[in-house]
Amino acid sequence: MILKFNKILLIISLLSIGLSITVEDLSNEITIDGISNELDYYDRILIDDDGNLLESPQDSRWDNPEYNDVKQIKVTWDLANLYLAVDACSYGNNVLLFIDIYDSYGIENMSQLNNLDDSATWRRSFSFYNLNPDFFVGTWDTNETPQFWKVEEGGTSRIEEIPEDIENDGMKTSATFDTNNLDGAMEIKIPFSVLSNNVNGLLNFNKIKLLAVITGPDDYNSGPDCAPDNLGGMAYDPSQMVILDNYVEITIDADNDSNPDIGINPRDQASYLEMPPIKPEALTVQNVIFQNGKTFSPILDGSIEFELDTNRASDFNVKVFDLNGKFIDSADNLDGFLHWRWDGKDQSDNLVPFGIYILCFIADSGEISHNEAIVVIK
Ligand SMILES: [Ca+2]
Ligand SMILES: [Ca+2]
Ligand SMILES: [Ca+2]
Ligand SMILES: [Ca+2]
Repeated sequence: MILKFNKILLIISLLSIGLSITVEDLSNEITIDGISNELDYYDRILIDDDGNLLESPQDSRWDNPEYNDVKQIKVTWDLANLYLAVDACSYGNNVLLFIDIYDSYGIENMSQLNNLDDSATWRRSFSFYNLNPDFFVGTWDTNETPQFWKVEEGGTSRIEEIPEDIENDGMKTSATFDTNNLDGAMEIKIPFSVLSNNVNGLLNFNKIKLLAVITGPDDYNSGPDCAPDNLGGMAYDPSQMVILDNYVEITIDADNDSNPDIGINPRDQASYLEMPPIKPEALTVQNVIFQNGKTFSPILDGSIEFELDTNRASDFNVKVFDLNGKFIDSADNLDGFLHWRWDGKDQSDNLVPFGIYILCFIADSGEISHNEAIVVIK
């Protein structure tokens, strides 16, 4: 009976190898050639267990949406390397894959990127919220060898290109985006030692966050599609800044032994900040609630409390200005929710003069701000 059970297990595991479960060495199974078909079962991340796509193949905001569209992210690994692919079509545009590993640093605003020699490079109009990528792979239509870039450790804007390392069978990229090729893909093999910033290859992280986009080719362009979908939607106009705020997170080392987990299905290791597909919804302020009215008297120890209602989750800061636009103070956030109090004092703790003041609610993501006037009385 036990023997039979083992036999079944063996058959299941052999089948699973065929279905690209992670194994110790995938170097004979995966070719970095810009054709991602060998990564096609458990490595397809943006799909659910019933086979429903979690990323549309034609949700691009531009005309003829399938021609500038990101379709799928594929992920797998062996003991030494992470293998990533992005399936897309790029009609004269760029495809990028962002990798976020370290919470303490990474890109906040892509339009501020600099090469280490201070030359401008890869400036695109994307800002990041909920993730700050530490690495990215980028290519453009017809380029066959995508570039792999690393953000300076601890920083947000200085990046350096990491060259291919064919000699040591290290980092390698390839892409087949060729204008109207609807089956184009970008593939990259990245040694874990590169991602862990060490030479021994031991992982100093458990999880990675991934996000792919298509962008216009010029500096300060944004783009019409990302995968997984962002919350506020992408831009029709490429000069418009887009906020990328969703990601798929893959757990590579669940048992925390500093080695990538072997014998698992990468898709089973995926989770999302918000599960796609997402119907984009621009962030809006629905209501500001003043429990005790919009008038208060700080001189009599009064303070003003207010709560914000929004259509979807986002953090906000509240700044107080006078009618000349002079910054007075930030309101105190109460209990971590969209609930604040201001005591009618400036940054130096002095009572402000009587009059009208403006509360400015600023979304952390930078998407919107909203003003409300209040009155300080005697
Ligand atoms: Ca391939
Ligand atoms: Ca898409
Ligand atoms: Ca980061
Ligand atoms: Ca999308």
